[in-house]
Amino acid sequence: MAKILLLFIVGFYIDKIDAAIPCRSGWLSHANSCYFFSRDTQTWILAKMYCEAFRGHLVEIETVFENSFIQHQINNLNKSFWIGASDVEVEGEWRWVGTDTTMSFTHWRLNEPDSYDPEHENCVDIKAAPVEGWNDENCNAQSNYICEATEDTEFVVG
Ligand SMILES: [Ca+2]
Ligand SMILES: [Ca+2]
Ligand SMILES: [Ca+2]
Repeated sequence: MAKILLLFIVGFYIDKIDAAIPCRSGWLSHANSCYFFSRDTQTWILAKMYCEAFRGHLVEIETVFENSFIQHQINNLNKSFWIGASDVEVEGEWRWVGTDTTMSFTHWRLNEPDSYDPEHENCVDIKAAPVEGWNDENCNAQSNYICEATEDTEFVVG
């Protein structure tokens, strides 16, 4: 009996250590962030403002692991989603706008970014499978969007 109880207690604590951070209702937890996949569509700049109003930012994808998680969700939802990248400052120089950093990891679709739209494509959305991956898009287009909140922003009081 004592052995079983001990196993239970150890199991409980291991579970706590492995668990990702807790997230608000409607947000998904993965590694050290919480993610919100919108049901509404917005222009990129409005999506950015909504994420900030939700105490987060448009998602910034730093690793292959984070990208796999995001792409998997998008493929299930089968829609395009804005992410927090733009080359509006210098054409062809893609940056994460929330942290103003250059991209260390990218997952562009084949032949993207192509700046296809004559009005320029300075914002990035992610397309669902079968031709999944990142695409530069006209910032005024309507798309779903993904917000990310980290532990710092997630637990701000007030
Ligand atoms: Ca991130
Ligand atoms: Ca561009
Ligand atoms: Ca494009």
